[in-house]
Amino acid sequence: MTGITRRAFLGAAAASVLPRRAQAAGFTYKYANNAPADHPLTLRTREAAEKIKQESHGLLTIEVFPNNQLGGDTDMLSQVRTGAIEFFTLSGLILATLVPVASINGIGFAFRDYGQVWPAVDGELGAFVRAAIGRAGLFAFDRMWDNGYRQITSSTHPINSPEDLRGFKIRVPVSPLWTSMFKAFGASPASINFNEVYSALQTKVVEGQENPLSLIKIAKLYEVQKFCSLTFHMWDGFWMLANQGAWDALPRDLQEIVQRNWNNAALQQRDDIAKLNTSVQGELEKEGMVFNKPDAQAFRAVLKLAGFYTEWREKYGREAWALLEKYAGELA
Ligand code: X2X
Repeated sequence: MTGITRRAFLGAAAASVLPRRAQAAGFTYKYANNAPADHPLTLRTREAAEKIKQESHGLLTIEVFPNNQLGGDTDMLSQVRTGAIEFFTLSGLILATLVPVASINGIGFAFRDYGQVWPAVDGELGAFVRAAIGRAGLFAFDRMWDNGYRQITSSTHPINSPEDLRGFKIRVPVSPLWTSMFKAFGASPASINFNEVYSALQTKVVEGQENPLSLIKIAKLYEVQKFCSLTFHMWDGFWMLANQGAWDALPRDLQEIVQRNWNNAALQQRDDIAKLNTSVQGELEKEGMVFNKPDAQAFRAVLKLAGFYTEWREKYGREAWALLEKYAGELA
């Protein structure tokens, strides 16, 4: 843009809504995540940050810190609450340590496929969770980003049936829902943030872990895992969160630019993961991973018998559960 236009823009902005500290230099905010630098989550947030900078004529710079550079998820959640980080993407299941209902999309074997996932999280279920996030003092953007359907990997044996999970030492992210679900199978879940997963597997502190295929590939977990069991046991996605004070400090026009770009980028990132899903199993097989496809119904039956669904229905409350079932069908 020309100097005159830029001056006019800055002048108008300064005269109206921008706080004094932003008038000269604009805003510099941090975005952080737990994903490798070449994961679609990082690539698309980087691209969006660049667009936000351009469209705001340099008034808002978002620095991108991928790969747990600013800490593990639990730590980054604290940082986005205090404002040390302004933007942060976090799995709804981990966010549930602060906003209990945010793990609801991860209920075991709930969503049959993406044809149920996106209408739910873009629709009333997502709106319900977003409102709860807002009440906890964080701002959540409309569109969730895809992590994916989670699959179980192991260095010791494939998981073919629920019995194979008995006593299985499995890393799970830090979240009550994950622990509860794997305990219901009789496994021994260990809560570990993603930044420590590779070494926990390498040193055999745990035998296995569960993650979407795209992450198993991009984070190179195949180097320390042999078997991959396609359990599709839950769908997991990331909320783009903002520190509420930092969000409120942005003038309306900047908020609009950020919202539009984060939300559009989320939709593109969903497509990226969908494309990866068509090729990644073959690539992992080339790396030596051995795949099997267990019968999901057998796992779901164990959870049902263990009272897992009724327990979580009571925890979330009937209203939230009804919204989940509206999209996923009857569960409990
Ligand atoms: O920690 C994990 O396993 C990860 C990367 O999938 C999440 O963000 C929940």
